[in-house]
Amino acid sequence: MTRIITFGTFDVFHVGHIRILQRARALGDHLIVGVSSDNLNFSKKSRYPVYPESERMEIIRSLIGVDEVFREDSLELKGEYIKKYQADVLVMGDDWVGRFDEFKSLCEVIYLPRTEGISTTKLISDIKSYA
Ligand code: C2G
Repeated sequence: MTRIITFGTFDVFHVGHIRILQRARALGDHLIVGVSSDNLNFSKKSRYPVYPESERMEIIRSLIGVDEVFREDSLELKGEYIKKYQADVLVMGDDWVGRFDEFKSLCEVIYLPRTEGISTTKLISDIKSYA
């Protein structure tokens, strides 16, 4: 049994999100997803997500291949989450490459390529341009 953990905001859910979750799940048998809280997102990006954390977690929880979902309250707690959920592998998109190497003492750390050409920021900007 290989337990995979990954993290993200997953705001305005799109195909880049589903692809990384599917590829993460394919690396093991059990996928645990930490969904960044609204406050954590504000501290990272100086804006609140479009979808509140309860809805973002509901969407992620409904996906085939996602086995467990929890709220990620702080970037500093990543090591604690890895231990708590007994993760064997941490998967992140390659926009984070190198950033989580410190956790290699706790589990394997794998960065997967992002899906090109789509992002929540671009979607928000596109939607604004239609308004
Ligand atoms: N992603 C992707 N392709 C895209 C957009 C996103 O593969 N076109 C991946 C990101 O690399 C990340 C995951 O989808 O692994 C979630 O992306 P975000 O919601 O943007 O989350 P992020 O802000 O990277 O939060 O603790 C770490 C953070 O909470 C990660």
